[in-house]
Amino acid sequence: MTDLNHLEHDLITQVEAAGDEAALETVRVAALGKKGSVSELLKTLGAMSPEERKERGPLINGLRDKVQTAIATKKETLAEAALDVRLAAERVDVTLPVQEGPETRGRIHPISQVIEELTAIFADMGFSVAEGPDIETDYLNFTALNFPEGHPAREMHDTFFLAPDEKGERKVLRTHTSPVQVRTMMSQKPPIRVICPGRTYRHDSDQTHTPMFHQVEGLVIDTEANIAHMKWILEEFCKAFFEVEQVKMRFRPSFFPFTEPSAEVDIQCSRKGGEIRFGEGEDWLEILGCGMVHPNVLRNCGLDPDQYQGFAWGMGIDRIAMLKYGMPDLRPFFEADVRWLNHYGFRPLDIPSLVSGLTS
Ligand code: 2NL
Repeated sequence: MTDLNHLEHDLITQVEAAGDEAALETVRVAALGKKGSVSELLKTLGAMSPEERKERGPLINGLRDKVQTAIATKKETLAEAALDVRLAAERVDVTLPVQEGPETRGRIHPISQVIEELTAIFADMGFSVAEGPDIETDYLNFTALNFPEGHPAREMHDTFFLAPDEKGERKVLRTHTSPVQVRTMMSQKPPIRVICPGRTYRHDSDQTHTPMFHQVEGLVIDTEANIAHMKWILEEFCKAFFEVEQVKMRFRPSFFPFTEPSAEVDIQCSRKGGEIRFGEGEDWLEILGCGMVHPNVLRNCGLDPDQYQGFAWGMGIDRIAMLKYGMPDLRPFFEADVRWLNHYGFRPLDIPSLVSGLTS
């Protein structure tokens, strides 16, 4: 046997003997790698005389081709064998329950849920949603809303003030979402119908108050928008939100700097054994404040009070969420405890709508 025949026999035997892909790779590197036996032979071609090269060239190249083919074939055989082993060992049990993905495992926070519910209800009555920044100017948070200078609500114990800027202006963390309605009146022409849900901040912390909480306010401005419209809208909202057919409401005279007249609104409820039900019983529960927008506020927002009038209301989202879903304590709302969220949270794919139901 020639040297080449010898080498070929050797290499093919090694290829055949390789038990797995790693062993085959070792054989490949030893033959065809940079310093492999076949590669070294190929390098000798350069130094040969033309006649010698004519004779040896096809033999050496032929050897390389045979080894390459053998390796490729063996590789395929090994891959098939490996797949057969897996197919024999692994079984798919189609009777096992479906693994839950994040879209079904996750939970929607009750506050987000309630905001979605409010939005669905008011959208049905033609309202759009407006948003604004959490950090506001003193003017938009207070002055435009007819708070007199030195009004107690501006004091340090209620409001978080930011450090004064170069001009000495102190920005505030908005204490209500009213500045969003002010921005809306300043930038849009009536008729206006908006709700403004969002975060609000007050320097207050106990069992029923957190320094950050959520409010939703609503605003209607038109040429003849009046208290009758306001009462109808608020009643429709309460029935839809608490999912009852009828609910009595009580409007008690009150005071806000930005409305005149102003009222606080209670809804009818029953309290039995710690459980509150709405639309029945003889008890009352305060749920929101409202009123006709003060002419000074309209003027401050660039609207002529002789041409336009309207009404507004505001309520605490955290509070109505607690009432609707029977949550006794406000503090866990903001503790990000997944156990609490698993208990009180909502399924992400159950999106509130008036057609399919606010809550399924
Ligand atoms: C409450 C009471 C209220 C408003 C908010 C408002 C906004 C503008 C003009 C006039 Cl821009 N009013 N908002 C009106 C009445 C009551 O909130 O108890 N909130 C928790």
